[in-house]
Amino acid sequence: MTPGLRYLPGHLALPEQRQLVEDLRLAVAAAPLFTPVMPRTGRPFSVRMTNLGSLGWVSDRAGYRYQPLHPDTGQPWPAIPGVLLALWRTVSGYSHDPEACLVNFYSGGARMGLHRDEDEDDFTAPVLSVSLGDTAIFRIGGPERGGKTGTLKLNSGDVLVMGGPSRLCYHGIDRVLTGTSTLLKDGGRINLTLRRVTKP
Ligand code: MD3
Ligand code: FE
Repeated sequence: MTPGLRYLPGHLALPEQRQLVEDLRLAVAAAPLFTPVMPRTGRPFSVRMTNLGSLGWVSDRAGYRYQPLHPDTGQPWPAIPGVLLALWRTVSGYSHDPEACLVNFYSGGARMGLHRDEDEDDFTAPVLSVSLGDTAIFRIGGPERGGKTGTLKLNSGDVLVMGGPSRLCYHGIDRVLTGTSTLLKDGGRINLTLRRVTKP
């Protein structure tokens, strides 16, 4: 019960999920997954990442930021696939297209600690998340660290829309349940988050 959070279980049908995986294989060939590290400490994330769109989110010793180029190849990020733009236009309720699609890849023991997404200039747009592959245990709390939290299982094809007050809630991934999906040949989980970064 988080105001502004919409959970659309199984919103993406299997053919669309398969199309997305094919699009992502091409995108990752051009914009390889990288291992972000924490600002200052340089401690690596257990999740690997890449981005699609005009801006991509990166984290390195210098900090968190959005930038137009891949940190390793120096090339622009690949385009956001049509399936995702169509999804945004259908469910976001926001009249401008997203600028960033962060791609998070979780293998076996990967997780994501509780955090808020606050590196964007526009918090009026929702963040839209698509889960592909193995099921994850998603945790969501309130706007303050240390508040009450709850969990939700995210299965392949599930869509979450974080709008309104939920946009600035703490959230993370406790763990991924290995072997719960056959969508990805080598297992694991992909999460795609569509974001508006700048004010239109
Ligand atoms: C609630 N990703 O990329 S998706 C992230 O599954 C991120 O990889 C997780 O947190 C993942 O920043 C969770 C669901 C999600 C995404 C963004 C949110 C929930 C959110 C932004 C605000 C509130
Ligand atoms: Fe997040």
